[in-house]
Parts: sequence; C-alpha cells; structure tokens
Amino acid sequence: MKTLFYSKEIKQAKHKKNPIVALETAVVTHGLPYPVNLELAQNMEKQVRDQGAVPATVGVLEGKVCIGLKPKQLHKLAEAKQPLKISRRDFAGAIAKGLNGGTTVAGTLTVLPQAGIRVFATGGIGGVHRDAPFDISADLPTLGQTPAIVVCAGAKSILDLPATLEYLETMAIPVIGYKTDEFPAFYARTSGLPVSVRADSTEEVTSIAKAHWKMGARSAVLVVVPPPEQDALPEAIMEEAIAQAMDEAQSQHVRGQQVTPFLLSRVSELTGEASLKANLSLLLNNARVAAKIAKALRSKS
Ligand code: PSU
Ligand code: MN
Repeated sequence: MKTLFYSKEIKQAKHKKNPIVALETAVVTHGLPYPVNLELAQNMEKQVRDQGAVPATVGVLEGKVCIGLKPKQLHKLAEAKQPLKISRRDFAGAIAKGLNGGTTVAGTLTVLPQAGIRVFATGGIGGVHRDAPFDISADLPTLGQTPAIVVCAGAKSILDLPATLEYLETMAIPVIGYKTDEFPAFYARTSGLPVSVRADSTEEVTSIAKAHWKMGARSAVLVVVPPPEQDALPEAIMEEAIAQAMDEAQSQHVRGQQVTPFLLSRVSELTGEASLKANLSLLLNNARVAAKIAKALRSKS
C-alpha cells in the first residue's frame, strides 16, 4: 500500500537534493480562521521559496497523506468542514476512513523520516499542560523519536513551560536558542527560562544538529526563535487572558484534543488583534529561518 503521496515539486526537489522545509497544517485547520489560515499557509510557502528552499506542506486529503500540497489541495484543507486534527495516533483512522485533516507537530514529524526531510518549521510546539500534568502533547515524545531540526517560537504559556522543558531534557532534545539565551514563550520573547545551548547562525545550528546525531541520538533538535521584536507581546499581558481561558475550559468541560485549540483561540480573542499579528509574524519568521537552516544543512553535507 502506498502510504505517502508526494507532489511533483517535492519529488523533483528530492531527486535534485534541493533543500526542503516541512510545514504543518493543524495551524490551518485548527489554529486560524478562514481565509487568514489559507493566506498564512501560502505566505509561509512563499517565505521558504524566497530563501531558495522548497516548502513541503503536509496534510491529509481524503485519507491520503500528502507531502507538498498543490494550491487547490491547500485551499480544500483550509475550507474543509470539520477536518480532523491529526496527531501521530490519528493517521490510521483518517487513512482508513478517507478523511481530511491538518497535521500537528507530532503528526508532521511522523512522516519526515520516511520522506527523507530533516527540517520543519512551525509556530509553537505542544507540551505539558498547566493544572493537568498528565495531559502531555504527543509532540514531546515524538520529538524524542524523530531526528529532525524543528524551528518554533518555543511554546505558549498556556502550557507549563518549566515542566515542558524538563520533558524535553528527559527526551534528549537539545533546545537551541537562536540568537537568544532564553526560551521564548510564543507571543513573548522571554519566559525567564534558559535554553540548553545557544546558536548565533544557521551554520552553528546545523553543526549542533550533526554533532547530536553523530553522538548516536535519534531525537530532534528544537530551534527556538523569539517572535520578531516589533510584533511580540509582553509576558504580563498574556497571563490574564490565559487564566481566564483556562477557567472557561474547565467550566465548559473542554477535554482531550479540544483543549489546545480552545485555549489558543480564546487567548487570541481576549487579547485581540495584537496576538494574531504576533502569531502570523512569528510563523513567517520561523519559515524563513528554517529555510536558511535547510540550505546550510545541504551545503555542508
Ligand atoms: N501551540 C501553538 N500553536 C499551535 C499548536 C500548538 O502555539 O497551533 C498546535 C500545533 O499543531 C501542535 C498542537 O502540534 O497544537 C498540539 O496539540 P496537543 O496539545 O493537543 O498535542
Ligand atoms: Mn492533550
């Protein structure tokens, strides 16, 4: 059975060994409303192309796991009615039933080794939830099992960030601060928490990743990039919105996979346009940095 369906562009890029950057689609199906989600996905692909790399947007359409989406397919996913949120465990059901869905960080990571893609850009990773330490995103163990360079803006402070960093340490995942010593908190550039190693260039990132894998590790390296200064929000502004969103989640009995999208959209609503601006800005920035890393990785190997 054919499991992965590659676009023509990705087939060619793989053949020519061009730098490729994987992009997730849970942000399209569950992170942003239509049509902002479609524009964002198209703009992330453009950022990657402008840097001379090829975007491989990953998504599931009618049960087919696609690596690289044609413009029409991306549009379909962005407009899909009740698409699935596809983490690692959800592929099986989606494939067997022929459904549509956006892949989370864990979902996207799942296909990368088979697709031979090493670099992946996203907004923020999932983690250990506050007040529910048994709710741990599958992003964390999957990062622990997948040799890839994952570029993100840290994790949102809707999560327990110290516990999330502990889990990353347990899973042997270097947390590389890109031009920073501090773990960013998605909307905010700071969290007061340290990264495990700092890199000041994309070449330094690839040197660290290669050394990690040469030492026998099979885990990812996480590159954390603070959101662009002009669009970032202060840490304190976020906290009030997060507290309220968490109260609402509890009183409305929001559970399981719904927790993260619920908290993210409530925090966005409560903080207004500013958080949306920060969100879009950091996603595009991460795509750019990831494309540069993919090029640096190619040019040295
Ligand atoms: N964190 C964010 N934005 C996001 C997500 C997380 O700041 O869009 C999405 C990602 O796709 C991530 C997923 O992989 O939510 C994690 O969901 P869960 O906590 O249910 O594993
Ligand atoms: Mn969860």
